[in-house]
Amino acid sequence: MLGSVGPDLLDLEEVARFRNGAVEVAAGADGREPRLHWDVLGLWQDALAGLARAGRAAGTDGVRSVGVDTWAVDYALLDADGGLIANPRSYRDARTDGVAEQVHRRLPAEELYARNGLQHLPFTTIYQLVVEAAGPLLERADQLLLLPDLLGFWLSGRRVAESTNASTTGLADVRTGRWAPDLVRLTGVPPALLPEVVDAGTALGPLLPSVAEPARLGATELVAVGSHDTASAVVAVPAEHERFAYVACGTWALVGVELEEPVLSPESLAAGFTNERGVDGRVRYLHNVMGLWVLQGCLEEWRLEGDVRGTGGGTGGGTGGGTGGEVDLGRLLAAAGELPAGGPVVDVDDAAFLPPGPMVGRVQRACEAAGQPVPVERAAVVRCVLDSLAQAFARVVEDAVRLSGRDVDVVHVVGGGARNALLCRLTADACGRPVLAGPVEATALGNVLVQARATGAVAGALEDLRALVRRTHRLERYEPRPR
Ligand code: LRH
Repeated sequence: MLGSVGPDLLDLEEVARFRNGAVEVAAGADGREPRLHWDVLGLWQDALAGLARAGRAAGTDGVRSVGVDTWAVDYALLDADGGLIANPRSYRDARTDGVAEQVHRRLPAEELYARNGLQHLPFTTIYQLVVEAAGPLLERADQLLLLPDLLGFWLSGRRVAESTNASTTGLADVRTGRWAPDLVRLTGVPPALLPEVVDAGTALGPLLPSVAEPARLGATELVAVGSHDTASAVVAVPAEHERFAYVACGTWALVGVELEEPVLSPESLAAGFTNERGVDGRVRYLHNVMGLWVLQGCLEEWRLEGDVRGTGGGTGGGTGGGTGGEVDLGRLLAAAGELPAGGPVVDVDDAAFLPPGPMVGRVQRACEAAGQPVPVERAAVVRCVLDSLAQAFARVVEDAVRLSGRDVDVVHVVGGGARNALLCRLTADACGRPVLAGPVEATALGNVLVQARATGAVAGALEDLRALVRRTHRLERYEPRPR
């Protein structure tokens, strides 16, 4: 994404887009322990090609700065020469099954929550590292970098840990945002493996000539942004006042409010709320809802069956960027929208939905187990997933209000989900509050806004950055309908 930013300008040009998905390969002596890896070299190669296109699109203006964000929690290990030891594992890998429970036997969940402020997610880095420490790679490891920081290292030669993403690892102190060495030690990984933590907005120096020159970027520097994608998305929530909730909805849906201080009460732990660090030290008080992943899984299954064409993996409700033609996710969503309210809903938070693979059967089994009608037609499955998501969003918003004491007048839906009109309508109805949908590219906008502020193209607090998003982007409003 090539951004152009000034006091009255906030524009994104999509110069490249590429696929990303975890890759399963056989492992174990008999090949029966499949592993899920990220193809991080493939991503790097695609990112470099994207940078070259950005350089061409920017022309003689050049590209002032670059910022990297990705999903949270995953990491790579580097050896003493700074070389990548292995393809990073995906957090959806089954290796962390049951590990959190083991850790909590040594450090009770309540005590851990008081230190790192995180909800219980089985794949948080702290649990992944317990498994890593028992494996063969750690003894060769000299450094651990989170994924955006790994790409940042390859871009600039600088090794740091950006604090919004560090806050998702479970290894950082919720109050300071810095590493908590005792929590790192608990995993069996030496704290010395972790690089210095820096905050979003830190200029990290010029790109390596080997990167900048072929891409013809000009004098470009790397800026640490909210490198956790959700942190960047929350920067660009076009809120007008503090009484807002957000649903940052892509593969995951991150639902919550923004606070100045963490909430660490036992009720908050029980409700599964996390206190992740936001840009400018704000607290992203939120809960992970499974998100469009479940719908993506259904669509992929139908695509493999050969009948849904052209979805391009998009679940936002557009026709997608795929192979041309007759998707028709649009038609499927229209049919789902025609179905009456009050159909089956499932608990989308159930761990059964976490791994990749066929999803329709999982949705149907969850309905059956809950004693609900089982959706058979595709439109009914889609409607069930979207109703389930909307109801989960509403439950989380209510919990966030109750647990944080923050009133909420409006729910902002940002990310790909903002394009899905049916989901937004159902969310407004379920929340009993208006939904303001957009921007779709909130994460990229939050990323470039933080760069622009660091390089002096704009100034101000998050509220000023959000006002700029409001001035430059059209939002869709959905009023809740009476029940
Ligand atoms: C969304 C996200 C989310 C994390 C998950 C691993 O992309 O970063 O905030 O919990 O991925």
